[in-house]
Amino acid sequence: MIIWSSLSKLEKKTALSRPAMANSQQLKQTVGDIIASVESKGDAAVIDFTRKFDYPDLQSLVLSQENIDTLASSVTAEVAGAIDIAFNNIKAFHDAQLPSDIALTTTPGVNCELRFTPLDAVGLYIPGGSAPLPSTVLMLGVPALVAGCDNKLLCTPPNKQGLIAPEIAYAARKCGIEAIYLCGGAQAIAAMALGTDTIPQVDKIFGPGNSFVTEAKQQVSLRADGAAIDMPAGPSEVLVLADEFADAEFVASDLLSQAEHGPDSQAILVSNSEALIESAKAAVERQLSTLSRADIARPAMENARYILADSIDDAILVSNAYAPEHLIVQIEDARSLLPKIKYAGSIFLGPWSPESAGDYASGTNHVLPTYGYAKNYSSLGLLDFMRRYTIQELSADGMRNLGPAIMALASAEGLDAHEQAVALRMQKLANANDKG
Ligand code: HSO
Ligand code: ZN
Repeated sequence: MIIWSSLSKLEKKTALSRPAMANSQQLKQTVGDIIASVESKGDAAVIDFTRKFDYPDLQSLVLSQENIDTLASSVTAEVAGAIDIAFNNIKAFHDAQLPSDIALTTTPGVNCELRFTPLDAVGLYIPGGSAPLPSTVLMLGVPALVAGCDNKLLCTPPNKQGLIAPEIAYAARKCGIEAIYLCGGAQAIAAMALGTDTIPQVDKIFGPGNSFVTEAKQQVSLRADGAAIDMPAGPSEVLVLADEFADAEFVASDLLSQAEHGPDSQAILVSNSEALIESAKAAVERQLSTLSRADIARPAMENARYILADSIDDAILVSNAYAPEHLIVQIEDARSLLPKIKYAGSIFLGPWSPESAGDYASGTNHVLPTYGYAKNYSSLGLLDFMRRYTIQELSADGMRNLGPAIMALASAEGLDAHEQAVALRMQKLANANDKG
């Protein structure tokens, strides 16, 4: 247990430090080589890498519509029903985020408009790995559907059978995803960003992934001919704020649900109650022994931090300094603390709001800023699948009214052609006036 008030400034910083991100020269080089090879050899390179890393017998990168349908219909009624419930809630919450266009007269005769339009082509990446995540298909696919993106494609590595998890097929079909490609890793990101004969080039790439995927997203986003990306990513994390009234078993279960994502997951408990910290620790040990993914959760929990703060206010300061991806507040009257909470990707209030609710089915998006990016990035939402642009229209009166100010500013900047573009028009209006 860390006693916050006993730490120096530097020790506090260390206590909240995140593990170094794997961005070694070696990783950059390997990913750069993969991207270069997809760029020069296209499909052949993507197929080669997929055969090497995922499925040696791969015949085609395209998962046929027939295969998608067969897989989707093999999902049990129970899981299909659950995906339907999650889909409806996520859709409702993202429908509600549809922005309104704006039209405003700023000066008489000067009309400004702001309009929103869906991105055309979006690439959704779903990792393979130890737990295929149909919930992530919904978190990416539903806002793409609601925004009205015309081309939604999904890349995910093939499993041992050369196919994908039935739940992923079912969720993708619900979101109206037009095409599924059997590839993963940096090669999938390169294919979506640059396009191949089979995989169309997209405008923006979304979704989580391992260090290769993250590095590839970063590299393609820096290229003018590449693709935009959703947000920078690091290992998933949770910070739980709890007081002496919190249920220690609930607290432990929330820490562990983060820990089971990966050995590099971050779990932090901050409390003003030593008794709560001790009982949460004991509950973690008890629950760990029952988890099927204990081998993954245990190393993550070995890096977990239990921090004792002098007060709830101090505990919130710790959380603000860390800026967690998920913040769970198991404190009496949790809502009343909201004004003090500055940074978190998503906030879960009270004992009945576990992270799992937001991970799966409440309606909020589970793609959230990690690694302290909650300070300057937002949780994924509908607007990430849209673009905004402006329109303006000045009438002759608008030009008369605003022209002098524009000319004065252009002159102050020494940009004669700018000034001229207005002066010529003002002159024409003055001539017309003289004649009329
Ligand atoms: N907690 C993860 C999302 C997830 N959890 C998917 C379960 N399935 C990152 O926010
Ligand atoms: Zn989760």
